[in-house]
Amino acid sequence: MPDANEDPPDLEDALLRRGTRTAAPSVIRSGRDSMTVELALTVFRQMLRTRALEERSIKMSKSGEAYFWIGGPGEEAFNVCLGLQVHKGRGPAYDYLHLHYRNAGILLAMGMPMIDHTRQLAMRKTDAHSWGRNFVGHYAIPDWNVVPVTSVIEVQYAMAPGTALVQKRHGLKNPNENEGISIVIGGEAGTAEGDFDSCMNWSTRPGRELPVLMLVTNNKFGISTDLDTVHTHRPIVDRAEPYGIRHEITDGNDPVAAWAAIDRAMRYCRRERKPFLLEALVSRLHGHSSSSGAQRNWNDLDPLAAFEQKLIDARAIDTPAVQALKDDAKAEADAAVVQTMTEPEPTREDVYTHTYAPSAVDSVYPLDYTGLPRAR
Ligand SMILES: Cc1ncc(C[n+]2csc(CCOP(=O)(O)OP(=O)(O)O)c2C)c(N)n1
Ligand SMILES: [Mg+2]
Repeated sequence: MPDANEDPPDLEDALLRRGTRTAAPSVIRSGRDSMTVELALTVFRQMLRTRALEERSIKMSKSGEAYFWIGGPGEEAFNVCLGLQVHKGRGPAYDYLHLHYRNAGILLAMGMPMIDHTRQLAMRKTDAHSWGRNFVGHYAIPDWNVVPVTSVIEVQYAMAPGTALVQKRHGLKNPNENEGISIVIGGEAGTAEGDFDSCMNWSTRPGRELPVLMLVTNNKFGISTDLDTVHTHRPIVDRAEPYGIRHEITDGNDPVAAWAAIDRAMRYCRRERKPFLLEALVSRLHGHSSSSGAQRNWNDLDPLAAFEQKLIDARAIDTPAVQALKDDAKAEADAAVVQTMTEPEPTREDVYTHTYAPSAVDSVYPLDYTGLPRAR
């Protein structure tokens, strides 16, 4: 299985073939934005891997290998472009990630192996995020500042100012480590929750502004509720106006536009140490979750198919190379599932681990229930 950050042989072949053509482009353009062909092919490959994992995940939920699926088919372009631009690491010098349940593309692009996703989906004891006890996509990675994902929507927006406050203080004391930002993401329906406003309020206290990159992926639905029946037609980003927060809307289905918008927003947060609200218009290609059947929605634009066509039209890649990348991604997802299904499920006794840390004052749960080698 190739390392997520290494170009596989097929991609190298594609680039070589491109190099033999005189008319091959060096950049892929979209409006005023552009990206190098090398970057475009990296983004494309990560989008393919994400889609392959999501499609295999849906199959797992339908075949009985897993019980519930939720994820991000239709958000690959935006999520991959975000994941590739994160400053990855542990502690306040690096970016914190406050994610929701559609963000496999972010973490795959950051280098998470597919099996870390499928183990949680199949609720295996080997699941590093939650030891087989949380929903799929509910990641938690301390080494990458990935704060545990919660099913309760929007609470991540109330938490992001907390890590941003730590980052701002850390940067003031350590000027060489003053670029870490807190990235928070969720859907447009959830912005009706008070936590969304709390995030804007806490991030804009005069003189105490916080480096929070607020992202909203607008797929125009909250489960089965149409956006137009709940919010007015004004864009979500208009909410940033009264708080004086800089904001932008981008086409989240277009990797070239999305990459550039994320880059602009990140630069602003990193340098100004202030918040930014970026709204990405995205597709929802398989309904809300497996609870509604996860049927394919053929009316929304497929960002992966659109980018594939754009790259082929630009002669950045050819059809056989695309097929090779697809086969590679599918094989990687299949291998992850095969390995996952051989691994043990949690036992009855495991219910009592990873719950309470030892406490000198708690008479009900005084012992160490963390399951960790040594709690303190
Ligand atoms: C506080 C809370 N209320 C309701 C729910 C049930 N719920 C789960 S997802 C969802 C819709 C969220 O829609 P949106 O914010 O647009 O995100 P999307 O799923 O479309 O990406 C709702 C209402 C919940 N999980 N938490
Ligand atoms: Mg939505």
